[in-house]
Amino acid sequence: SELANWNLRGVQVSLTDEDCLFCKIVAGDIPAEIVSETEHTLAFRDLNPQAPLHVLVIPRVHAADIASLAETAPEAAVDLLAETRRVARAEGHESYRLVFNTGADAGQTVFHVHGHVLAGRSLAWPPG
Ligand code: D5M
Repeated sequence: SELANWNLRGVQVSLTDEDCLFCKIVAGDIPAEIVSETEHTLAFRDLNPQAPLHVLVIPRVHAADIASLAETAPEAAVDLLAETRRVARAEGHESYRLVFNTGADAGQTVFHVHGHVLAGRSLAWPPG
């Protein structure tokens, strides 16, 4: 709809994308194991966990990646970044890894920005 999609200084802005899996989770149309919610974000457990703690933190608004979100909804980007530590601490982890796979060649498969919060095991560096 026109209300949900507009052009801001040449950048296409969409509140929701009807074909987006994570927009459907935000809308409650498909289930997820939600661990926290804020004004701008939702956090839920990854279906295919890669560590004892593996939560995805996403903005309610649709944006493909973290840089796009920073350009179109900076308050949501800041809220998302702050929420990652609350999610980790809530499960007893002071240390965690925050990963944004950005672009298909970097392993991104869902094009609604999500921060992977990983903790609870030793994590190799550099990542594979
Ligand atoms: O990460 C996409 C991540 O999203 C991947 O780790 C699986 C996860 N995923 C996919 N579908 C779901 C649902 N329905 N619930 C929870 N988690 C899900 P990427 O960085 O794009 O490769």
